[in-house]
Amino acid sequence: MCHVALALLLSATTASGQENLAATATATASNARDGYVPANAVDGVISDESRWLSHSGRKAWLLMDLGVPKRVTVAHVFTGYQDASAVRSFDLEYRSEDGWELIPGGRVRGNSQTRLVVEFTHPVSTSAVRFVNRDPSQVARVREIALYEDASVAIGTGLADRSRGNRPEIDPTRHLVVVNQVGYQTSWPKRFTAPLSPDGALFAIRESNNERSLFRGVVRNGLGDFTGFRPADGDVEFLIEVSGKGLKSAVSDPFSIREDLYQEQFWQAAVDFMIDSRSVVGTHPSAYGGSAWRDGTYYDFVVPSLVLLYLSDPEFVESMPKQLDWHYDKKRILSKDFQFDAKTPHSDGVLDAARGYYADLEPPHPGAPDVIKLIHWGLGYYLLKPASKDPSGDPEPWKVQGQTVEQFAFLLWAWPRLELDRWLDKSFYDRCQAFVSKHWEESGLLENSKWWDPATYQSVSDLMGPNPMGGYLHPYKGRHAPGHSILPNLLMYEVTNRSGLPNSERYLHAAQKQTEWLIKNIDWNDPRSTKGHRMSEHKTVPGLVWFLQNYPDHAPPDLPGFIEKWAQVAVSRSNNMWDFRRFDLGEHWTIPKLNEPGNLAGFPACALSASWVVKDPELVKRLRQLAVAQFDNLFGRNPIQAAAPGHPENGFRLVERGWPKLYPKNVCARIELCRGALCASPGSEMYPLDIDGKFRHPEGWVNFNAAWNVGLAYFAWDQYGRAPFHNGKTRIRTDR
Ligand SMILES: [Ca+2]
Repeated sequence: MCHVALALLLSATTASGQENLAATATATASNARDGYVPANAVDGVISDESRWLSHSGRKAWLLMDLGVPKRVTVAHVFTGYQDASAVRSFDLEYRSEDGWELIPGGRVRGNSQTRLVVEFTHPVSTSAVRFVNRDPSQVARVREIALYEDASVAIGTGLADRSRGNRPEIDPTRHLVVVNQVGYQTSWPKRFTAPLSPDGALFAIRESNNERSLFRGVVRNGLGDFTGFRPADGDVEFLIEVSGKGLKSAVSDPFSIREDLYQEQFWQAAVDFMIDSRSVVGTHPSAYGGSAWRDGTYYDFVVPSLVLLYLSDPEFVESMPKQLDWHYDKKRILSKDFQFDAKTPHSDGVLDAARGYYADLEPPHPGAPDVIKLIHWGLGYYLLKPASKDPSGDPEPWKVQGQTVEQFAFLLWAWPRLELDRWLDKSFYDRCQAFVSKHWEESGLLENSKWWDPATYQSVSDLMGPNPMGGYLHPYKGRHAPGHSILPNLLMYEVTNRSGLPNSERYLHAAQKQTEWLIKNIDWNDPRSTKGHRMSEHKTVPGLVWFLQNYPDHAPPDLPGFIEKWAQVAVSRSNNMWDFRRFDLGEHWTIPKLNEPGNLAGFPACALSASWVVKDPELVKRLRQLAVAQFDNLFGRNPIQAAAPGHPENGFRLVERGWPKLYPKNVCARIELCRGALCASPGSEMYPLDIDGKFRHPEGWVNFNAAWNVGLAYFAWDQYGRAPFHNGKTRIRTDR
């Protein structure tokens, strides 16, 4: 648990033999890059800025002249850049009467640690130590080298560590109070984590500018619950102070409590993201992956997520500011001066599709909500360019993918409910209907996908390895959530019935067949069947609930028990101080290797929909707590105490600390600076509380934000009771 930070804090006073002998050394080197002088390696600062950098391809050494002979027993060697590129092979040598000699125990090979303790097998007395890079193919990147006489000295003693970016400090003598930095919804579960606090520590809630306590409680198992605190809506911010049980008191970040906080704080950012990340016409004139959204793919679910968001509160969506101007964009894209950036993967045909969209289709009504204009853009683009291929190692060939086709069902189904004749031309509906009729069956949506079968999944220990089925990173990439076509088939069942089209029964039969297959073949205890699908789990459980609620007489009889079993497994994996739904109860808190904020963002759709059909009131209560807690995690209630957006200034004004490790700007899909981008969340390496744990890949993804839209929609449905179940009746539960 947070070993390095604790060690640093406990070593504030320097014992005998624990001085850094390199601090007063004079450093010289074989060579150095401009600005990265040898003295940087002994300036007492561990940082990327204060490094010594050698030229590549040359023998490189760094000499630390101690002036007079000193006894040295251990070296602390800080190398690399950010969390990687440690110097792989080096020798530590000392100056003897006969010249340079290897220090016993000073030979390092195959190193990948950016913070390395090199303890000598025999101490040396010497007036100089030399670091010699033994891999000429690698630039020597040396942030700092410290030398000590006492081998037991804690790593980094006497040094200022600025390599950790925005990582928080942890003071083991104080309580630590970790909250959702944006805040909590008044009528929902409200919980925080106090990871260092013993049971029985007291907490008090107050306004940030007032000392008076408004609510009190007790911390148990590292958790505090203030669900019972329900202040009237106002503009004040609140703090939680935890005290007692032998630790100094501490206060949380400020946060809001409001009835409609998610809608007030998140919906605009969610829509802004989809505006900015559009391929070609958004904030960057490129199309990484060749989809309608940059870095999107056939399984990205953007269009359905926007339909669900609109359905969950039509009045609010229609009241949001209108930013999109179809005619302005048309003029821009059709101009011969428009500069499309075709360098990103799968850009062939993209500009033609974008221009075709503006040239061939009837525009949306100028007064339509941005959400409708985005849906029109997405499906309109796919009408012009239906075939696609995922650029990241997917064995599926270039074709019209079923998960592209099924997105159309959401619009067709929602058309009369949302009275879309107000905003879109009937010709658009007809083209979408014709597209579905042409491609539904041939793209496999009436069948069970082979990729749902756990026999095709990579093992947890070898997820990057070869897969006999050819599915790179399957299921962890999230391409084929089991039963993803169940809900689309049910929607088409309603659409065809409504329209008097033939063969409506085949959609219902497909949904039944697919559901029965899942019940028979999917074991929720296998974590790969649930959270293993990364941000796509929200396609599975909510679809099953939809079936049960809308067509109870047609649903397989085992379906209620199957959903309840999913809920029980989810709850059983969440019994920890973060209320965090883990991947497994072994070493994996999150899915192995990969970045998964989309899983947090989409989880509420699973938990809340399941809560509408399970019977046990305790299970319902816990599912609602977990739905909120995964959103809390996304906004800072996690071991690194940081929210998922890397640039919270773009749409998240209440966030105190965005994600500390940033993805480079202006590369790949250019998602980083889109408003509303969710970038990263802690991996297993940071749980339960290791603030020095390794960062995972911090790149945002349109799929994460699509999952967030779905999570937001389900929160709104639950809150406002407007879920489109029971054939249009508005209540989602009859017993609440
Ligand atoms: Ca330095």
